[in-house]
Amino acid sequence: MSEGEEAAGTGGRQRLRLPPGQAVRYEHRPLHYGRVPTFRPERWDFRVFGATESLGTYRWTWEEFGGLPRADVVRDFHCVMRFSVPDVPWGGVRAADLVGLAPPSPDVTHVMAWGEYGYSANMRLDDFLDDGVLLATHRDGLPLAPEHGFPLRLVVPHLYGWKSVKWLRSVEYMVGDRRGFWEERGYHNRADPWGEERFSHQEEPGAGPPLQ
Ligand SMILES: Nc1nc2c(c(=O)[nH]1)N[C@H]1C(S)=C(S)[C@@H](COP(=O)(O)O)O[C@H]1N2
Ligand SMILES: [Mo]
Repeated sequence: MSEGEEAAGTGGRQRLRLPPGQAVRYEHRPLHYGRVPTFRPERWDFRVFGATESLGTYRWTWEEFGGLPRADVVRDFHCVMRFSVPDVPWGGVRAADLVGLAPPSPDVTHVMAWGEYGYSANMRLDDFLDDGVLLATHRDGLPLAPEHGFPLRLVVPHLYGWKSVKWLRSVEYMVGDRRGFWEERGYHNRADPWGEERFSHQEEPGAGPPLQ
C-alpha cells in the first residue's frame, strides 16, 4: 500500500487488510530466539532431505544456490506479537521452484524448515508451495541484514512470522506432520493470521479465538 492510499482511506483500508488483533509497524525491528550466526561461505550449504522422490539428498553450495532461478515478492509480514509490517519487498528463490528442482515423493504432506542452531518450523506442503513463499536472500533490493537472516531465510508471508525461518539451512520433506520449535512450545500448528491461529490451545475442536 502506498502512503497516499493510506492517508486517503483514513485508515479504513489499512484496517481492512490487517488480520485481527494486529497493528501496523513500519519499522522492521528484528526478532528471534538466540544469537545471530556467523556466515562462513566455505562451510555453508543448503539441503533438501527426507522423503524426496529419488530418496537422495539435494545439496547446494552458496555459489550453486546463487545460480537458481530468482523471483521477487512484496507481502505484508505478520508477527504473532501483534504487529504487521506492510509491503515488505523480498528477493530470492520461490519455494515452488525449489520443490520443482528437488521433487518430493508423492506421499509428502508437510515440510520442516530448519535454521541454524536447530530452530525449526513445520508447515503443510501446500502452504510451502504458496506463490508468496520465498527462500529469500534479499530485502529492499539488498542482501539480508545478518539479524534478518543473512545469507538465506524462509519467508512464508501468509502465516505468522515464526514460520519464516531465518538462517535457513535445510528443508525436510515429511510424510506426516511433526511440530517445530514454537509449535512444540504452545504456538499454533498452522498459524494463519487471518484465522488468528496464535496458540496451540486453539487447535482443540470448537476452541475459537485466542484467550489472550
Ligand atoms: N532462526 C530463527 N528464525 C526465526 C526466528 C528465530 O527465533 N530463529 N524468529 C521468528 C519470528 S517469531 C519472527 S516474527 C520473524 C522475525 O523476522 P525479522 O526479525 O526479520 O523481522 O523471524 C522468525 N524466524
Ligand atoms: Mo514473531
